[in-house]
Amino acid sequence: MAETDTSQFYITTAINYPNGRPHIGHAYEGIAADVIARFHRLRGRRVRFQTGTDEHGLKMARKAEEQGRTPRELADEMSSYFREMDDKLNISYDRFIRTVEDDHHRASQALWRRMEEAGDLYLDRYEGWYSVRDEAYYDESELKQGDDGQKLSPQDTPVEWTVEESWFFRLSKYQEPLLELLKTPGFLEPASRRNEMIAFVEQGLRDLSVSRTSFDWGVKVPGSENHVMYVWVDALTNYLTGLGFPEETHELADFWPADLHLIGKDIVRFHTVYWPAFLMSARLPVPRAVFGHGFLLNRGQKESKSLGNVTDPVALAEQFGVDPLRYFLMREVAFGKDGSYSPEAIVERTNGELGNAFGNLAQRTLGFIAKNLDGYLPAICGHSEADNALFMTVDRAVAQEIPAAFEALALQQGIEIWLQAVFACNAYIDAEAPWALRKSDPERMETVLATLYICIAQLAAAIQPVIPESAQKLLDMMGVPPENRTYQGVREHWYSPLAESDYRIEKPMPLFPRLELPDATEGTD
Ligand code: ME8
Repeated sequence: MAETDTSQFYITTAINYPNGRPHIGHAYEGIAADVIARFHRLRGRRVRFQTGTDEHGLKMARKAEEQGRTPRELADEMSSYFREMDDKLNISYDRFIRTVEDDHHRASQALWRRMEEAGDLYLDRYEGWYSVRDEAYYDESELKQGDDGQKLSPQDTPVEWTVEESWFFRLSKYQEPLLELLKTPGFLEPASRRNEMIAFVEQGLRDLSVSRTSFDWGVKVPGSENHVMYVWVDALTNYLTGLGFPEETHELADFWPADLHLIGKDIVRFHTVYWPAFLMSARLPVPRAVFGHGFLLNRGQKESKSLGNVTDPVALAEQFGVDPLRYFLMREVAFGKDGSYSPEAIVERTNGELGNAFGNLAQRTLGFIAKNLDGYLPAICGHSEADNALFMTVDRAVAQEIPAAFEALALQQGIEIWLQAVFACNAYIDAEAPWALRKSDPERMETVLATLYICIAQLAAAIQPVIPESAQKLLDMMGVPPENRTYQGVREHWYSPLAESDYRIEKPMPLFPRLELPDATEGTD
């Protein structure tokens, strides 16, 4: 785990429907992808990270019509909120793609032609159920009956009967290779989603309707100008567009196939059945891995306009801070499972773990050095068993356990290991009580402070993917050289040269100001 990995890593999020403003689920996915992207950069990998908005389709067209404006006007406005959210949340994307962009239309048409050349597209008539909310076709056998007798999709969205001329993709032809792919270890995680998809493919695949003629808000089908592509065909192609496809660019050669498509559990079918089938047809490699994360619920409930519990993630970040929100979302929920959030829980985690455990540790140590050593870094004079034990605990966490957990996408577990190492530092500072050594044994006091200083820097470096701004602020305050701020670099001998230089730390600023709920009664209703 410790060695530096210099290979490429291409990670994508789903592209979001901008038919409304972003919600907490969008923020959750963007943050998780960002943590993973930052982690791989810290490991030394060349990372490419793409996110964006999915702007075509009937859902967008209808929403715009409801509002009496064009789909493009709606898309322009709403897409900008998604981008603002990403920027606010410190999401370090390399490209924010919009599917209305010209290069994306070109890429989608090129992919279409390749599927056509493979003999996998034919014209027929579609007659069946469609859910506009999911932008998905469903088989009669998949539908459920709603309370009022209305037919509902497996995601509980209304379906409508659709009859129109349509291009079809020969999905059935790919049943066997898809089964083989789904059974490939590591392709689809978590395992529960894999079993669900295998069952879906095993029950037999029907050819997929891939164009629409009843509206024109989409990418035109080459040679069939009265058809627009089914929105998922163009949406999925975004992952190639961003690398310059169909041009044979360096990016395409270096970054395709994608290392990880990070998506929510509701769209696993599109990414692990339809998308690989399109790619196989176009004779392109399939993605290496797809991870279907869980859903985030507001106090255990799905957010919806009718319940009046829709939360604006940007407002949450403004209220509690970007890093506390990022930390909370990654810390609270086992990645892959559904989870719940509430303002109380954000406040409790932030105050308890970031504030009291980590922030105070840094504050006490740096504050003590600033005050009692005039800001000059303490010298190390031999090590006690307790010092060595702490070094080992922190080093094991930073060099091995945290990277191993993040690599495996066990993000919550990685943070938990980090927190345990923070607790170990707190136990050490209490046991060694440097303030009591000031008069009795100043040399030992310096060694204790230096031990803490090194451990805190290691822990700050290790948690950068999750709380980038605060971690960097702390590393800045501590004077850790930029080249030493990686999992590997922070273990190198940067401390002694810094302590021997004229470097002085200033009185530290609090990293995580204590949060209060704005109103004690808020949220209890
Ligand atoms: O599905 N918690 O877009 P979208 C966590 N445009 N994640 C959630 C969530 C929640 N409550 N609600 C949604 C689309 N998501 C398509 C994707 S990709 C080629 C096209 C996740 O705006 C959802 O699972 O409905 C998806 O991964 C992402 O947010 C965008 O959802």
